Amino acid sequence: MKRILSVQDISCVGKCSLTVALPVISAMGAEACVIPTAVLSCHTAFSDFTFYDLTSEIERITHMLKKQNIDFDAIYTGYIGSYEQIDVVEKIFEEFKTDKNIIIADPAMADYGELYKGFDRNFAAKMTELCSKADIIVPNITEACYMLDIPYIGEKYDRNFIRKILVDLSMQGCKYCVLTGVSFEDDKLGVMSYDAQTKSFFEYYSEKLPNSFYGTGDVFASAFTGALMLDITRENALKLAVDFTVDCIKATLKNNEYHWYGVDFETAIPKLIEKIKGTEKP
Ligand code: PXL
Repeated sequence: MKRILSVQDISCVGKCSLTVALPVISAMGAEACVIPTAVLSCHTAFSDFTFYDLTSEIERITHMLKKQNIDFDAIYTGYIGSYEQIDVVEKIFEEFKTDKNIIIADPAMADYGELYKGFDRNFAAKMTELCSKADIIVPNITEACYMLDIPYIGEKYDRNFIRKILVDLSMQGCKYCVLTGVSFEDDKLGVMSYDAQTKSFFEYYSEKLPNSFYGTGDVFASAFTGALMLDITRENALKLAVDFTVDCIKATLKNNEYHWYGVDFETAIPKLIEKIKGTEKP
């Protein structure tokens, strides 16, 4: 069984980061291991929340896992609690990166043109440095603009602009860049990726639904990481993750009592498992 190490916070309530990564990765048939970066009462879009930093514990955990000779097929990072913590996460890369495994970094730090509470441009620059050391990155457009230090361009962009963002991101060091939340048509939303090794772009779009929800970036990144552990191409893994994210939003909209803070990924998991079965070689 493939083993994934997910490094991000645990928000007790909020359907994001580890409370998404753990169930989604497990449902996809991979072993989900974690190094929590912080414990929050709820994610930072809530009006108030507690935040307990785990930086010193991360180093102890990393050291112990290394001592126990544990290795991982993928390291998947998300929300990191502070500037200082990014150096510690970089050490996790150094300790656990091998020729065979992959590092997927989601620079979970911004959306809708703004950084999350508590982050500033220095943090964004440091996160950019971390992403340059990953094999695959999955920023949304806001995060990509911060990473490239260019103004947020809202929803007015064309294909050439998105392609340039991807190429510029790849020049920072990561060789497979995925931009999420890309939309050129009113009713379509999806991803574009750039493979710097083959200099090729890939695009995949699904339905654009009227509402947007917190946590969809984490749903997408978790499903994409899980899919990368299956015997399928990166492009098919992207399709699977986009479709799952849309299914999660649809499931949420079907629920009259849905929560504003996250999507109902739980009810979309059976469909995801069905799709995975369809990808398995007989
Ligand atoms: O979904 C990204 C995320 C993860 N973790 C925390 C967050 C957010 C987004 O707001 O606040 C703590």
